[in-house]
Amino acid sequence: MQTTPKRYTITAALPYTNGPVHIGHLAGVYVPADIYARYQRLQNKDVAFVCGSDEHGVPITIKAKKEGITPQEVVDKYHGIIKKSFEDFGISFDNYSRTSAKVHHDTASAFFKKLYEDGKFIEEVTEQLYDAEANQFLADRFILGTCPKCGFEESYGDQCESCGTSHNATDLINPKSAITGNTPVLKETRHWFLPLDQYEGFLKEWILKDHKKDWKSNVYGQCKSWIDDGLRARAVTRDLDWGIPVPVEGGEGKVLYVWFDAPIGYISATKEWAEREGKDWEPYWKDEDSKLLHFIGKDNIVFHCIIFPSMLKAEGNYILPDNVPANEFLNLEGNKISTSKNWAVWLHEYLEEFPNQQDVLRYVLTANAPETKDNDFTWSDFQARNNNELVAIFGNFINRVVVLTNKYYDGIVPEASDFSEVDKQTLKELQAYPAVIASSIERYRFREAQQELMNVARLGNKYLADEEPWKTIKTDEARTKTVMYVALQIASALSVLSEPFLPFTSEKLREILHLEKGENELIWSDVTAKTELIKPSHQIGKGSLLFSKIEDEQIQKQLDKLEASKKANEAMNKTVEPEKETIQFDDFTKLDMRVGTIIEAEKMPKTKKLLVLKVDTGIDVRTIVSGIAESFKAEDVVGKKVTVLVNLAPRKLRGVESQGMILMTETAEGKLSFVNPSEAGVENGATIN
Ligand code: B3M
Ligand code: ZN
Repeated sequence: MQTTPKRYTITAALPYTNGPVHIGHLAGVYVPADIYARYQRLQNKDVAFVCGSDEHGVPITIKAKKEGITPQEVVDKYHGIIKKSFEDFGISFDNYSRTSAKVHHDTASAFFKKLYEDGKFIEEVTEQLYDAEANQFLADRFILGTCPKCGFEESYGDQCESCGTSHNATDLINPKSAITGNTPVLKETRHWFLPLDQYEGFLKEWILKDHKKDWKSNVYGQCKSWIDDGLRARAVTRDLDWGIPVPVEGGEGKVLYVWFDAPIGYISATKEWAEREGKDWEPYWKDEDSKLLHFIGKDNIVFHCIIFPSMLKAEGNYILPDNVPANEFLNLEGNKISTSKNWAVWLHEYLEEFPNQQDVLRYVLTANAPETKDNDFTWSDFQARNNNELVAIFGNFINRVVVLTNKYYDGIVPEASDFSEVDKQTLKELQAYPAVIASSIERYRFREAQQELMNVARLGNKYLADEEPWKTIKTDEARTKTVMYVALQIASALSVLSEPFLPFTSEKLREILHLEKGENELIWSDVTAKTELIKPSHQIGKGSLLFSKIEDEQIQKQLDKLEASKKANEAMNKTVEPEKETIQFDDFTKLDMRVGTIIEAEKMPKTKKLLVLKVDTGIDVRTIVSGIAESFKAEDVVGKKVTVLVNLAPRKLRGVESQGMILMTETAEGKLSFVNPSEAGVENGATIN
């Protein structure tokens, strides 16, 4: 897009309603999208920022089966949780819809029908994977197998989560049914295919040529590799009962593929919004002077850059996305975020546990945004950034300005007298920031943009530290008034420039400065255009702290929560060893097990696992080599009572003769434990070796 867009259609990936939203979704998609949308609104642009719940697809059916409820009950439950948590977190959608809504069923059906009637599909009876025991065709997440592109062994039927590529289920190597575990058979069924290969020329021109420079390299690279691999026809219908019925002859018992219907959800959400607002939705999706942007995570690149644009191209009346600034993934405490393993920070839980601290999480997720590579969220970094940056830099500056203005002038903005060179330089630097921040936002570099915002607060702190109004107040009234006047201009600028990143703080700051939206509203361009943002004799408020310190206890509570998840996962994943074959009592009497005490212990040199123990067995004191060094330090086992198998034939380990065996078991977390029923952590079913 060369000319200035007349309107912005901004979409954010529709979250599956098979679980709540977590920080990975926020960092990858929703916070950057919201920063961008808020920023464009501050430029007085015409913005349609839309999203909604993605309520079809196999993930929903699987969740319903797991919870023993219907798919509709699943989507109703999570649609509500997700919608409310987005609202409470300040993600400022103009419309958050849902794909089970009638407007979407109508829009997606009409879209499919048009392509059908225009002959854009290949209708074919082909052999698809079928689970005879479950008596159903296997598609998408109903089938698992080895990805033909990267070899990942748990690839889904429609997409590989490891390399991001999308394929047909029949491309999988060694496919297995996710329902029964059986190897599927092939069975004929009719489907409608989008012949992506016919769009290769268009895609090469549109992406590989036109967008080589302005699309992020991670996005461009994935598209290029997918196109270079060769595009093939993709089935856009499924033999499933949950979804949008295929609206043409022969479509009975079949639904639209979720990735065909979901992106059309952006269009239906725009329609629904436009109707509510008395606007016309079509310019947002059909006028060339509209800028269409898709905010997504990297696992959705192929659908938003290849498949949906090919659908739009085939339909013929739609514009194409100007950019798809996909982010990479955010990990949590060094591990991949996982809904199924409950290894996540859930948005709705964060909002409960950190009330009125939405901006802290927005700030930290933006500061650590995985914009070009996967990144990691840690609670200690969350605490550090809040305490050392938001509290100590941004909050501290505002607090000093507000406290001093109230202390010296009863909250009245003082009249400035002569500006020093420093004053002029500071105000000049301040006026440059809107363009600096804007430039980063327009290039979807939100981390960088937020760093520049914080530099405005740093500018204010440095100015106060250098000019020391708390000292000059005693000697030079005029100078102090000028300094506080300049500091208040910086504080006012922050109330506007912070809005895209920290909307709750921006609103609080506008209130503190009595620059609320409406009467004295400051707009983005004022910070550059105007030399005075807050006028002498303007009354500001008493102020309140914008941020509060986060204490170690709060962080520890979150870490404990994750530790509990980890333990629960390990316990759940722990398979119980099957019982060994039956032995006779005589077999057992051959074992001579005695109570013993470890009287000496030392690490076996050059080994990780072995301790050399001196054990008093009551019969004698003997040497036993035991593989417990990764669970116990030598000094910690001396004096321990243990169970010893004393009549085990001696054997040499690393040159040391071991005469017997100390009986051990293993806790759920894989830590060795002495066989001592009173010993904590030994679970039923643990083997006694
Ligand atoms: N429901 C989200 C995902 O793949 C998917 C996005 C649809 S956007 C049209 O996690
Ligand atoms: Zn793969």
